[in-house]
This record gives sequence, C-alpha cells and structure tokens, in this order.
Amino acid sequence: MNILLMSMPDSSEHMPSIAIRMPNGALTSLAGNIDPHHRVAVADLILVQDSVRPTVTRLVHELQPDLVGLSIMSFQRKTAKKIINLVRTLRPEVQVVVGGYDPTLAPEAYTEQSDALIDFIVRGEGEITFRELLRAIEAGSGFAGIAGLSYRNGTDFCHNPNRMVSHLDQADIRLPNRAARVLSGYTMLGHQVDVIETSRGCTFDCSFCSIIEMRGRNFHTYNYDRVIADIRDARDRGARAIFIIDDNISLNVPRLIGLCQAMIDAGVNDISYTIQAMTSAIANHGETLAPLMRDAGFRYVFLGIENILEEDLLFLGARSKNTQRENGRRVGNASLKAIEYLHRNKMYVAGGLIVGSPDDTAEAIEANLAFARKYVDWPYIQHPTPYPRTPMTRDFQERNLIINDRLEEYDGTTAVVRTEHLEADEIEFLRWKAERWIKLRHLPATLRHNPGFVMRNGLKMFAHTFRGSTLGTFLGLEDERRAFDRYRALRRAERVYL
Ligand code: B12
Ligand code: SF4
Repeated sequence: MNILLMSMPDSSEHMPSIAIRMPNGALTSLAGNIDPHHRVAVADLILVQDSVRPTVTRLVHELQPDLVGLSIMSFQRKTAKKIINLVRTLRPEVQVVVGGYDPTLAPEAYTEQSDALIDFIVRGEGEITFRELLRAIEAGSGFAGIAGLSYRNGTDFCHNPNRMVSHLDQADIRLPNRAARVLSGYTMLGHQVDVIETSRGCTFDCSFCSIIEMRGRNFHTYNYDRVIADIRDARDRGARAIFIIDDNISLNVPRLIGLCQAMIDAGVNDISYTIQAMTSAIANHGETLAPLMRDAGFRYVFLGIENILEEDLLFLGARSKNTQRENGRRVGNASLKAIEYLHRNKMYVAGGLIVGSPDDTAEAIEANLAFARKYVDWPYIQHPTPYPRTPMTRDFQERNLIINDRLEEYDGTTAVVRTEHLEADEIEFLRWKAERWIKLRHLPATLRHNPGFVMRNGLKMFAHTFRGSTLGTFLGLEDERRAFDRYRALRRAERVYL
C-alpha cells in the first residue's frame, strides 16, 4: 500500500518556525513499525507553514496514497479537518486514519461530526495497532479484533477495547524510519534537529497533563543500546541537535544517570540535547546528575516549574514533583535549587510556568513573571488550557471559568480561561508584556552558540517576538494594549494555514 503520514503545521507561540522546526516523533516511529513491503512517506507540515495546500496537493498527486494518516493535537483539530477534506477532494477513494492526543481523547469530534470524514482512529500508542490495521485492510479480514482501533461500520463507529501499552523491552517497537521523510528543513536555531525517545509514560498526575488519560500511570524504558542506535541514526542523517521527547525522562534518576554514562561511553555527546525534566529530580540529585548531564551533551533543560506558589502547585497537582527533600524530609520548592545545579554546570533553563489558575490575582501572576525574569534563561510561560478529559478541565468547567471554546486557540499562550479575579485578556496581556523582554535577554547566549544563524535571522526573530509593536510603542507614545491587540490579530491570521 502507499501510505502518507502527516503532522500538522500549527505551532505554538513558543515554537516560532523561523527558529524551531522539529520533526514529529510519532510518525517516523509508525513508519518504522509497519511491514516492509509498504511504501510510506512522512510529511511534517510544520516545514511548509506557508504552503500547506500546494504541498499536500503535490504529495497526494505524486504518492497516490491508498491511506493517509494524520497526527493531531487538540489545537490542530481545525487545520486537520481542512486537510482531510482537501485530501478527500483530491483522492476520493483514499482511506483516512487519525491518531495522537486529540483523536484519542476526543474521538467523538471525529466520529459524530460530519465536517471531515475519517475511516479509522488509532487510539493511544500507535505502532502495533497501525501495523495490524494495514494487515487487516490488505487481507480484508475485518477490524473487530484490533485493540486500540475505532472503525467505521456503515454509518456507525465501532470502538474496540483499548490496547495495553507496550513495555518497550522486548524489541516490540522497532527503530523509527527517518528515511521516510519527504520534506526537509528541520532546525533548532540553525542546527539540524531531530527527536529521539528513551522512555514513555509518567507516574505523576499533574491535573493539566493529558498523559494519564492517554496511557494510564506507567513508565517504560528502551534499553541503552536501542537509545544509542536511535541517536546514531539521527546523527548520521545530519542532526546536530536532538530533542528527547520522553514524557518524563527524569522519573527514574538512577536510570537517567546510567543513560548519561552510556551516551558518554558511546561518544554521542558531541551534539547538543534538550530534555524536559522535573525540578525535584534535579534538585535532589543534582550533585551527581547535573555534571553527568552536561558531559552527556545536554544543553537546554525544559524545567516543569509550573508555578512558584504553593496554592497554585496544589491546583495543578504538581506539588510533589516540585518538592526539594533533605534526608527524606520536605524542605520546600525545588525550582531554585534545580536551576542552580543546571547553571553551575553550564546548562540553560527553559522555564515552564503556568499562570492564570482559578484563584490567581495579578500579584500571583506577577510573582511568577518576576521569578522567570530573575532565574530562567528562556521563558516557556503558558496559561492553563482545558484539553479534553484532563482533571483540570473538569475544575474549570465546574467553576464556569472557560471563556473560549475555539479549539485552534488552545495553543498554551492564548488565555482561554479566566480566574475568579482576572479576565482572560488581562492574564494574557500580563504574560505577553513580560515574556518578550525575557526572551530578548537570551539573544547574546544564542549569538554565542549560533553566530551564523543569529546574524542571518536575528532581526526576523526580533520582529517576530515583538510583532504588533511599533516605534510608537517602544517610545511609550501609545498604550501597550494597542500593540497587544495588533499582536493578537496577527496571531489569529497566522492560524489559518489553508
Ligand atoms: C515532546 C512534546 C513536545 C515537543 C514536541 C517535539 C516534537 N516535534 O515532537 C515540544 C516541546 C515542542 C512540544 C510543544 C507543544 N506541545 Co507538546 N508534548 C510533548 C510530549 C512530552 C511528548 C509527545 C511525544 O512526542 N511523544 C512520543 C510519541 C512517540 O508519542 P505520541 O506523540 O503520543 O504518538 C503515539 C500515539 O499518540 C500514536 N499516534 C500519534 N499520531 C498518530 C498518527 C497516526 C496516523 C496514528 C495511526 C497514530 C498516531 O502513535 C504514536 C506512537 O505510539 C507530550 C506528552 C507529555 N507528557 O507532556 C506533550 C503534549 C503532546 N504537548 C502538548 C501541547 C499542548 C503542546 C503545545 C501546544 C504547548 C506546550 N505544551 O508546549 C506545543 C505545541 C507544539 C507545536 N507544534 O508548536 C499536549 C497536547 C494536548 C492535547 N490534548 O492536544 C501534550 C499531551 C502535553 C499536555 N499538555 O498534556 N511538545
Ligand atoms: S510530571 Fe510531566 S509528564 Fe508527568 S504528569 Fe506531570 S506534566 Fe505530565
């Protein structure tokens, strides 16, 4: 069969495509796990944000796919449906399968609404389900026995039982197939970037996170040899920066220590890595862990600080993962200690903060922004966003605080919920106003590591970060809210990819 797999072009404010265009890890993993006689192509549409329609049209004509698969996050649903309709117009007989977080957590949006016709949903982990689906299509053997699959049956949809998550230790999931990619231009600040994974899952239960509904509370790891082979494959294809997409790589600290050592021993520490980590893991084990991380090539650590106020951490269900301990006793918030270890070992902190929880006041938000200003290198500040089926979504619904149901704006930096004290617009304005300047401060460090890229693109990056502002704004001749309104209008227009 001819198969075309696509990820959506929609990106968040924090991932401006001028500077960061990363591949989707799911699609190459799916491509690596189907039977070898299929002809498979992977297209990350983030690489062609300005030409989605012509690119999809070209690919469908060239590849003549029998089956098209889309990987979709919630905020990408609207674009995904437009792409499905485009594909169906170009090739009416094609079968369409959707997978990823949105179709898994909100299948009704694909089965009960008639605005984009799909044939299958692969729910949860996809590799084995997708392989079995292709076999069943070829054999004409029916779909009833395939765990994790939803399929059209006349006018109805049948939802088979969930599939158990893979344990990753039996070689049951083969390496990704990067050769299947048909578009190019992946970059992280001018360095070719790729993604790899070393584990899946998490046993925490932060109320804003979709992971538990997606796969339950569990944690499974690939063995070090497989991880090294994956890194080598990415590196051999030109990657000089790697983003490790694990849900929570720092969950098992002894294993992370072993992994760093394995990377050092294998000599794959000559490129730079970005990981996402918990503050508690770094704060409580930083003495040993942080130097090893640095030696293994880790440069940016995306820290899930979430919030510096205890009440907010409680609401976010993120208190225990942000706790610093001494001799087993809780001694406070782990953020500062974790940042100190990372900085001491010459790593940069991308500070993940969430502002705008139900009881937040302007002072509470300002306290977090002040923290970001003082301690983090790159701010990744978001608003609580009610994604399908998270516990936090239920809280916001019960308190009647959701003010925006336009899903395409659920990109993390659009405030779609208000607090008991502040309107959503005000919350977003406070974040927007502060965050651009904190980002600007990181420019000298970026220049040091990526001089060529910054020389070529520095102005464009500045213009993008401050879009909406004019000379009058900088000179204080107009209310900053006017610049904010212009920024939001530009952002709305950017979201229309086709
Ligand atoms: C890594 C990651 C990122 C990286 C992405 C790097 C990249 N290009 O892949 C970065 C940091 C850039 C990122 C950014 C964002 N992310 Co993010 N991210 C993750 C994370 C940690 C892991 C996702 C991953 O790659 N897993 C590994 C792959 C192999 O698994 P997978 O994607 O689930 O795919 C499997 C199945 O879903 C299925 N599948 C997936 N697609 C398809 C398609 C088909 C056809 C089939 C058959 C099957 C299938 O099969 C795959 C293999 O088993 C998750 C989860 C978490 N714990 O937080 C959040 C998560 C996916 N992100 C999320 C969000 C919201 C975002 C942002 C909007 C905001 C933010 N939080 O930063 C931005 C937007 C990104 C953009 N496009 O601009 C949400 C999505 C929620 C939702 N309901 O949509 C998650 C779930 C986190 C959360 N809040 O709960 N993210
Ligand atoms: S620690 Fe990270 S991956 Fe785990 S539940 Fe919390 S946000 Fe999700």
